[in-house]
Amino acid sequence: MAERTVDRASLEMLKKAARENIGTVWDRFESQQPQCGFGQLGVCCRNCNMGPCRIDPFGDGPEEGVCGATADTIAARNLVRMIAAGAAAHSDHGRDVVTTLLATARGTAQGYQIKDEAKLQALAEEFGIATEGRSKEEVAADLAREAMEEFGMSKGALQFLKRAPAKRQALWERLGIAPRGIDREVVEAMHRTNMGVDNDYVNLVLHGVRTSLSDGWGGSMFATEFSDVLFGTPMPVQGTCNLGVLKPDQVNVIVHGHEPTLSEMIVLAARDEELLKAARDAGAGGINVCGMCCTSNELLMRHGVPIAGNFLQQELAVITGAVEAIVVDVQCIMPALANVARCYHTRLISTSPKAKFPGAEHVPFDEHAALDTAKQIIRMAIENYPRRKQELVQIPDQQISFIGGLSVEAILQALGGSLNPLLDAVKAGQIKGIAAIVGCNNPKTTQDQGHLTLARELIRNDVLVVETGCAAIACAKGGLLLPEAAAEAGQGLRAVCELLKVPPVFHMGSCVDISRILVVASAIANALGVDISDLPVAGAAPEWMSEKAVAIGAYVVGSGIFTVLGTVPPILGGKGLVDLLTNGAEGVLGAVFAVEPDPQKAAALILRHIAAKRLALGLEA
Ligand code: SF4
Ligand code: MSK
Repeated sequence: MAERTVDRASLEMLKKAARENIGTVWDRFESQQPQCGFGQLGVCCRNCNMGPCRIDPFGDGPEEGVCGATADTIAARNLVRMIAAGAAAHSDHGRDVVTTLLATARGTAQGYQIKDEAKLQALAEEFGIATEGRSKEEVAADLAREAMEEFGMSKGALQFLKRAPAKRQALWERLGIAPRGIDREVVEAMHRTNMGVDNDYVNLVLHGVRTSLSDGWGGSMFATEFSDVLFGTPMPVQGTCNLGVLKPDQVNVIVHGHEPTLSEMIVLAARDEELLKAARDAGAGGINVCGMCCTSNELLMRHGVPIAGNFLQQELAVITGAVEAIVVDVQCIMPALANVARCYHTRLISTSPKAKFPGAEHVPFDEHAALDTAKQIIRMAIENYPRRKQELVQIPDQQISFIGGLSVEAILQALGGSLNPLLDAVKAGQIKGIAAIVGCNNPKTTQDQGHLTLARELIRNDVLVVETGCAAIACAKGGLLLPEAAAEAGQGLRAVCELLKVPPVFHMGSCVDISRILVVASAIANALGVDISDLPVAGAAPEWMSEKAVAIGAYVVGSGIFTVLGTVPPILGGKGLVDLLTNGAEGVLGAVFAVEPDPQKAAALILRHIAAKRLALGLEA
């Protein structure tokens, strides 16, 4: 069994949990051992009621399901369903932001306003919407309606695909995998994986890629761009991170999940004079809103709100005994939180009609009364402050500053308005390439170790690292998101970072903000007149766990970027499928997956890939 974590705050809370006899995700992971081998290999199927069926990986038992499905068919169908679920999650998040923009434009969304008019104008132009002489609300309403069309199938192909290099667009067309509508591809994925429909694993994977592209270049991109319009495009901001951001003498509210629509209002409500007075009347020194997982990334990027931790720290935050309320919306929220919260005074408050939790209090959130709802939630937290059991409070003395907010616009600004300085550094070999490290934590692997080891190894070898999600939080905790971390970088990268006063690892936002990375990759490819697959770039998800990460991996590879996974995906039972994804896809998509749990070896794979791409571009390896 791997060590649980390299994070000192988490270790301290795990000891407290053990003393107080509270089980956490790591204990439940141990109690699941050994995990089902058929499930791990991806060769169990319960897609119809002639099953469940399983294929014997050793060849001693059945080689096909009751219907005749082979290991490759079953593993591919399971994989495509994971992609569809992940794409659906990101895209439904995107849809919620689109509807909030529409309601804001119509004046029916309480508390919201259009913050980035320049981005609104730019998007309107991209979508062919007239702006001359029109109010920002009129333009935003038209833009939101156009975006809604993209979720269906009425337009033929997604607008944002046009942001990709021409060669990549042509490849998607040729392969028949240019997504037509976001929802359409998800629905078709569920249809194809139904019993007796698509049984050809190659054909299944192609549609899986199309579905994932509808996330990366569709749902996620809408979530990012429209959040920027509503809440502001992130610019460099200093944040603080880890459980030490919780305050012993304040009302601590943790917002956890993904969508910025609610959490933005919580931040606003926490600044309300009346509520601040109520907090003081309750004996607290103030109201301290902190984030967890991707909600924290959204709030950090735009407001510098402190980050309490990444995925595996959600229970540990409650175990500090100092959290009055943990407010959740959707995605990556462990149902176990309700049980842990019961051991303290913490109120678990669910807010989305899509995500209810037995044992939680439900305060329904809707954009039309957003600020009132947020104030109600803050009031609930304040009321709870006097119930805090001081004898159970232990906040780890661990917090660290870091720089976040590196949107594409912020990067361009740091570079003086054009990508040229970055391109010149890449051409000169000061920066050998760019690697995106993204994704979750997973108790299968030591928390944060994969992210930190891989990032350190890459920057040491002059690879600029860009990050989102829980990977970015891991590296923030590890001190890699500070300009001073350039001291750990190779000579070339270090010189560039020192010149621009930026860290060697860029925090680019939440999981949906991987779309920002696609935009940067496209801009670089366009500037060089090549496809994304020709660039010295790579992706990695060292500790991934979510189906969303499967969708991300598929659209990153589908966009032409070699990607290394650190935890093993449940596909190994389908030998043809594995060969397709790790080998055959190169000739089709110009990129493949690799699976490498050891982050040192993963770094070696990425460095080898970057060197090969540099050589092919005529650059010195
Ligand atoms: Fe078994 Fe085929 Fe039904 Fe799957 S679809 S459960 S393999 S009979
Ligand atoms: S929150 S998807 S655990 S990165 Fe986006 Fe973290 Fe993974 Fe959730």
